[in-house]
Amino acid sequence: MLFPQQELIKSIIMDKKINRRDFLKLAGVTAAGVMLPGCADELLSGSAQSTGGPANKPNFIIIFCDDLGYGDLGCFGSKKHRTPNIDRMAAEGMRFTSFYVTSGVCTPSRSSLMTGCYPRRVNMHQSGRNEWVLFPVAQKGLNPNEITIAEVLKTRGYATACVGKWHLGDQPEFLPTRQGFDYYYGIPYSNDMGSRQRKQNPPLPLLRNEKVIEAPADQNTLTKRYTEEVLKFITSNKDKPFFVYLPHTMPHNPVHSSEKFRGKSANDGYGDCVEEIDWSTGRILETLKKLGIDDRTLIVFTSDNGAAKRWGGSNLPLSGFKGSTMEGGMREPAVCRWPGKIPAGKTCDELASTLDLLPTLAQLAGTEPPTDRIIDGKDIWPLMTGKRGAKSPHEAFYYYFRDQLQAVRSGKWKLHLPFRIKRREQERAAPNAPLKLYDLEADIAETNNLADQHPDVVKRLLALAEKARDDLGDVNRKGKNQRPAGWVVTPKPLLFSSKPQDSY
Ligand SMILES: [Ca+2]
Repeated sequence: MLFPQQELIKSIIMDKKINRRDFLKLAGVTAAGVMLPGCADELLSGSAQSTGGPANKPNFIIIFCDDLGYGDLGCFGSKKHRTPNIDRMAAEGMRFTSFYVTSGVCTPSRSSLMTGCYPRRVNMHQSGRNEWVLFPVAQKGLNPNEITIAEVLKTRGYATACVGKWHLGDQPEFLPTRQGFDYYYGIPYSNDMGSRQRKQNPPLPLLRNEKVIEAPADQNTLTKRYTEEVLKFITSNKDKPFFVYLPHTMPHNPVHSSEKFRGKSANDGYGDCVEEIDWSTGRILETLKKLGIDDRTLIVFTSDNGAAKRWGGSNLPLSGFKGSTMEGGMREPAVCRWPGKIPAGKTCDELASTLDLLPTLAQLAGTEPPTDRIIDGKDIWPLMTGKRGAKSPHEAFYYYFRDQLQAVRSGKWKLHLPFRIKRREQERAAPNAPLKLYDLEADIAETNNLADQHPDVVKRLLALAEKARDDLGDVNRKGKNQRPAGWVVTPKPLLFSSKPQDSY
């Protein structure tokens, strides 16, 4: 139990502007006579109720695919892709079958994973030019004042690495190295945003920390190189608690894989990518075992949004694709594994989300999510451990596309809101989209509209939607509790250069 003053200091330290030295200074001045000796260190290293000393802090690995569909893994029903490593991970852990991202596209979805907040909360629901994601040389980025999972874990002494596609801002002030990651290796935005696809863009940059080390990035070897980077980081940090965030560039179009996998799957280049990601996951699992840290490492495997319409992925048995608020756009295959803690071979169908990873990991690391701001995610550890009778902590889940609230789920019910014009990206805007109510337990593919039979449910879900509009906003209506994104006035391209990184 912390005193109010201690709570205050604890929330201050969550602000990245305060480093340890500053904090100790602040703690000494502000809390003189309030804190007991040693309290400052206790606050830095976690509360007395935490799971123990540094040796007991678990490691965390989040593997986050790009555009991998609900039906693309063997353990989620794929007959086309061979994914024995991820399937084994599921057999040794838990599958989540109602696991959501907060957007059908990259940038907003990633902002939620990093902050535990809906995209509109942190103003990352669309680009500064109202596009569905950020494009190169963007003025906008995730606000450096937001507190990421990496920053929460840094307060508990974690070594942190981001290896892969970031997509939360390509200006130096928005890169992973400024958002709590000790190390970054990867591409700053999507692999179809280089000069090969769009002439006005810089060649697709590959970064180490804040420096472009290759452009255009050789995409064939990206998955392999990401894997090597992760294995190196895990091995050199095996004695510390670590957090690895591995947002793969694949199987986002254009699909690439290394020679060993190219042309080997039954589903063209897309399948090759998925099978290489499976290999990568297997290498990580094998390394954890070899290092003897398998039983103190939580791994979460999921995707940033559903498979796109024409690129070879599958969202079956769900309807809809990437960029939509149908289940296929936002419900993801998810597997969690931690031997000895998460029961083997179980499935959880309770509603959970990438929003929940920040609070869950914070709690497991012996701390808590930021208390000075609204965080939408909840601790889902009771679901992960299969606690008897554990229920989703969410009364409602909101499906936004860009700035528009399009659907709400509560329990088994999902309501698609009515629209005069419904925003859609991959297809033309839908005129006169009617209100529809689906029972997702009986009708996972959203085919049987039950709105007329359940007016009471419709009324309850409409009221929940109104709550979200008030809180987070909807189209041009501002929400009461939105926070600003980061912004730079004159963004510059990330270019390959032999000059030191501060030269641009
Ligand atoms: Ca994506």
